Amino acid sequence: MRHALVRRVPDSMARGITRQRLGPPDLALARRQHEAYARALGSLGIEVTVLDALEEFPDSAFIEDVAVIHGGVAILTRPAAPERRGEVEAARPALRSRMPVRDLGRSGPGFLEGGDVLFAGRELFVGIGERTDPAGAGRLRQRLLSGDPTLTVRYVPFRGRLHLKTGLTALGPELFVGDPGLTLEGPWEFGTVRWLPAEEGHAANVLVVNGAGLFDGSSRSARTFVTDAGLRPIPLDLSEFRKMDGGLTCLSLLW
Ligand code: CIR
Repeated sequence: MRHALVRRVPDSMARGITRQRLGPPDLALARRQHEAYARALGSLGIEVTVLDALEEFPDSAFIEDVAVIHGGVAILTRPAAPERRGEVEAARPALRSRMPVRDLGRSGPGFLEGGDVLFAGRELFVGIGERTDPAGAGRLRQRLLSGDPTLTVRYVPFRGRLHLKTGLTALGPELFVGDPGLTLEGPWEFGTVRWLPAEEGHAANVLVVNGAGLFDGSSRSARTFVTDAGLRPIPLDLSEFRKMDGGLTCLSLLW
């Protein structure tokens, strides 16, 4: 990956959606953590563009949810959370000035958020849960396959976590790291899942980029799994984003 878009943390962050009961985020600390995240991406040779904060959208730092980038094209999503829909249009100009942009569809059925979209080699797993439904996944599949017919798209019903990638990410084409708090509703036949201890489950949201694996917290198991996968482990502290049900991958769009 060579480029990243991140969006500054708004003062309104604490008014965002969360099911966690970890207390309100410390805004100053969240901003320091966000800056450390952007610096970590920069240290991996990525040119990071920091977009202005959007005060009217408390969850807008979780920019991953508003677009899916593949093959040099951005597909703008349709968040299930109504209060997040405006973030999509807000991201359009920044994306359009960098690449072709398509819409998942502005009307009709279906919703999808980027946190449910997991690429692993030539496979694409789309989580079907609270924030992405089969109609939204179907629209994404159709748009992606028209640009890249070699992709295999699989739907993965799950429960227990907000997005699929909150609790399952790929360390390689057939190697995954999982949070036992995520329950897959069907058999998993697509490779090995290395499950973290429950208390370190938040570290399953690994951002694999340019030979490194960035994860949240000090999980020893995550460090081991990332290292075993041949990646350089980069632990970061994103405690304040965890309070808002977000993680590492949510904070950037990469291409
Ligand atoms: C939300 O509930 O929508 C935000 N508070 C958190 C979104 C996290 N995004 C992600 O996991 N991709």
